[in-house]
Amino acid sequence: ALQACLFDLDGVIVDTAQYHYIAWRELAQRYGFDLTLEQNELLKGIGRMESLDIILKLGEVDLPMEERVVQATIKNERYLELCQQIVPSDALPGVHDFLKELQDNDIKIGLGSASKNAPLILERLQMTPVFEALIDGNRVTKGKPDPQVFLLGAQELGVDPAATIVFEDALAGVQAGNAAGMKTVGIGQVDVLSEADMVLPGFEALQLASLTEALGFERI
Ligand code: G16
Ligand code: MG
Repeated sequence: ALQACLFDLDGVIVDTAQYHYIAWRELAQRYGFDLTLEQNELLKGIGRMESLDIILKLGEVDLPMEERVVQATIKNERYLELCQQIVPSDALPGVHDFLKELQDNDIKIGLGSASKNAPLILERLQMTPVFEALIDGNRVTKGKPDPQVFLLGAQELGVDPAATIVFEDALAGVQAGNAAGMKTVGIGQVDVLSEADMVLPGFEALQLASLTEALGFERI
């Protein structure tokens, strides 16, 4: 039976992807090129420095390491400035109800995010106490699609990866969950997340019983 659910943060619990996009786009524009929404899709779930390398490659800009660190810092400061506007009601629709249903059924809840800012965002949402395990970008050495972030989460919760569901909005994150031997639920568009065991537009009206049945778990 299902033992735990691991949640990505950006794009699953809260729509911070829009703020990442604004801050990365401003960086691109400083170097004279634009970053499209489609290109931004490639950055979801990918760590900060790796994302920067992808963007610079898209714009055919070559920067020494020192300057890349400076630019990544400026991007992060801008991102954090945009995140100041996050309030508890910004949790995506249906998230609170679904988490409550998990708690009521003694299913463990953990976070598996590539973001180094995850603790701060959870604080702004007043959601820190919900997560029994909090694995973020400060705690992993290998980014998604490596399974490390989710395997650490399962380990910290003391659950079997095969009895765990990962919720992800990024292809790299779905791949990480699959590589961890977990069931994966993509939150977003089917064309982007087709490698997930199942894709949902969001958490609205999601029922635990129908979810576990669809994923082949025994009845709780
Ligand atoms: C998130 C975002 C990525 C971002 C990464 C690092 O991961 O999806 O776009 O680049 O974190 O974020 P930061 O610069 O805050 O450390 P996730 O895994 O929560 O979707
Ligand atoms: Mg994400």
